[in-house]
Amino acid sequence: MSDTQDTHRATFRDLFGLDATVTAAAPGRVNLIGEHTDYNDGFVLPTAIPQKTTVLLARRDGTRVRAHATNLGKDGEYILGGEARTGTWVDYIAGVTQELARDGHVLSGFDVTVASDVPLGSGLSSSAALLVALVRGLRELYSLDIDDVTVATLARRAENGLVGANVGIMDQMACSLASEGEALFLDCRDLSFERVKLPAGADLVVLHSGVEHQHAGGDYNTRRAECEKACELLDVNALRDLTEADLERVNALPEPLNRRARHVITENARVLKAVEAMRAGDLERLGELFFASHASMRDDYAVSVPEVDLIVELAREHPEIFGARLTGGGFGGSVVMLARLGTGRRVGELIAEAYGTRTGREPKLLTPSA
Ligand code: GAF
Repeated sequence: MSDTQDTHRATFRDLFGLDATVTAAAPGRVNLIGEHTDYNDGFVLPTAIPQKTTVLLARRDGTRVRAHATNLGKDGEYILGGEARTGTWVDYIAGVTQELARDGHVLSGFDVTVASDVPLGSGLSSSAALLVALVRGLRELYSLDIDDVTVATLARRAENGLVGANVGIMDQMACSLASEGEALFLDCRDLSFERVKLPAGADLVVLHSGVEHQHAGGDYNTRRAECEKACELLDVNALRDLTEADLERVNALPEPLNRRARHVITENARVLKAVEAMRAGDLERLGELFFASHASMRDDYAVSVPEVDLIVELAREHPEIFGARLTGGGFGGSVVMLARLGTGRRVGELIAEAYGTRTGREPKLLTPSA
């Protein structure tokens, strides 16, 4: 057992006076390509990162839930059946127990501690990692019959519901089903998926810009509303129903709906092309698709920020980098880069240093870990 796990277990024991009986974890994710496509019934291609969220649990008599977040140094508690939004991290736990109850699962009270090394607001799914770890933990604690796709859909309901963030399904599916070393090629329309090996010959580099985003926030919801309006004007159920062959019609929409819809349609096409490139081991092509995706998020979808654009531009200066793009919802967060095998750490550090000097911010290099 690692030191961190030992410390976490000791914290649980000190706080609650007994040993945790269940440990569960879920990784953060980095989306390789396919951004803002999930709530448009489209395609995404995330993979798991080494950083994860761990929960420790033990049952108690009665209906009280006592919780502690080691990262925040904060406590919280509530009564099962009395879940109500507090606007704090406890909503994640209460959201999960509320959705489990809605599905007819009967729980008793429990104690839970949470520890995570997925940075908050980094675009790497700290929220979904917490929700998925909690559902996994409670599944084990109460021997619930829940499969991994249901873990994800239940976690999403908790996030859309009590937590109050109107996110799509990508993150919860990635945290529940993706593994390191392979991408989850997911069709968000019917949740069918294939696992695609990450290309040998490349390092994935993830660099957090240090600019934190907020998803429950207005900008994400504005993009969702713009997509819905575009669908209404184009008379389709979802932007997924359109392809690049429809772009003339899409370009004729009023600003900015034309650009929003164009991003989603071209991004869906890029996911399919990226899967082909990965299968063919064509790193140059995959890298071009990363850069094109970033330009589309910056210019058409308008979800990038100057700091993130700067990281992508700095990446272009290094011949070892095949491609780079904003990953996750945007408005801050992280850049994912594809680098020639064995060069990722060195080049990632050079880019981080140049970025830090230019912006005065503290970037965080998350992968590769070796
Ligand atoms: C956030 C959301 F949580 C996802 O559902 C997805 O929409 C993503 O932004 C953008 O691709 O991570």
